[in-house]
Amino acid sequence: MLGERICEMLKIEYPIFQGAMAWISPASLVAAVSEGGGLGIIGTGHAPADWLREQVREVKARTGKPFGVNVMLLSPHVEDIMKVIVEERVPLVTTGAGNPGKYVNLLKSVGCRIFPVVSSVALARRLERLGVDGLVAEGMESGGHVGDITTMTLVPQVVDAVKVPVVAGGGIADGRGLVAALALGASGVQIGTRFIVARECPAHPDYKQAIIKAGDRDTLITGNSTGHPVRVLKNRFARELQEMEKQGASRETIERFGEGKYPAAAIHGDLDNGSIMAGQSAGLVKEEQPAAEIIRDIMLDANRIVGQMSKWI
Ligand code: TUI
Repeated sequence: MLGERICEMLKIEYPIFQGAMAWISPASLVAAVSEGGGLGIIGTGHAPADWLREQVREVKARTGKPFGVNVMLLSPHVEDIMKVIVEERVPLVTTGAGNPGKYVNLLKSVGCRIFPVVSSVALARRLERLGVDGLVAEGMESGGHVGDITTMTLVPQVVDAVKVPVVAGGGIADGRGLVAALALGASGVQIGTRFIVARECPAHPDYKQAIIKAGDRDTLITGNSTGHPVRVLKNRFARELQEMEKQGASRETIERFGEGKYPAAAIHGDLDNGSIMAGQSAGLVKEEQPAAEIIRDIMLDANRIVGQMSKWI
């Protein structure tokens, strides 16, 4: 069975993690993904711990299936967020934008599985030594905060470097991507951008339309000069930010310019002045669908492709 290792470990039906997205992956989306047989993951971003506690309780009320929480390690609330995760006995944690090494023992002590997101082999090796349960190897095709290696090259190198299961993220949106990731040695996939257009995702309707309309060359990376590169859809905000970087604006100026710009686009639908985070797979996303239907389509496609492949040899 496709992705058996990760499905057995996590007691999920399909090897699909929903990529956590700040502001737009609350309980509604997470419960729908988990009910659909994947693994829904609450995106915390910079949200306070009280908000997370409410979301966790809402997910538990809506589904008895496993789910996760993503901790964005640049958040000022990380310590309090970890406390809620421990108190609420969240089944699985992913982390982003940093090294979660100092939290590994705490999470393991309460039986919480930990799958840090990594964008390099070095961090993958270091975290395996600390005892993580698995890793998400995320290539630079992803939306939001990105590393600098492609999924195609990162995933097999991480797979070769560690024994724990590896979930591939970045540029994956359909059954073809899932099969490709498994061929690279991954045990499953993380999909973010396609779930922006899930019916249960509270992203602004104009944000969803922008994803659907996007083509292959419609994203760019902002923030290279600040050390926090972020992939977004091209728009006025992204071009202005790039121009400021070209002119050598200070890190503080750039960070101030970017403040609040993600919810402006994602929640309020300001597609000119907001930061429209999206992965390169936006070009593969065609329509709004219920989350369970997205998962079903991906699995049907993947199984069909695997069936065809076995006939080649
Ligand atoms: O974290 C993400 N994606 C994100 S976080 C985010 S919120 C944000 N907004 C503005 C600026 C920065 C963040 C939006 N999208 N993906 C996981 C990910 N983690 N990609 C790359 C990394 C990463 C980078 C460096 C993980 C570890 C790391 O380690 C550095 C170290 O300390 O060794």
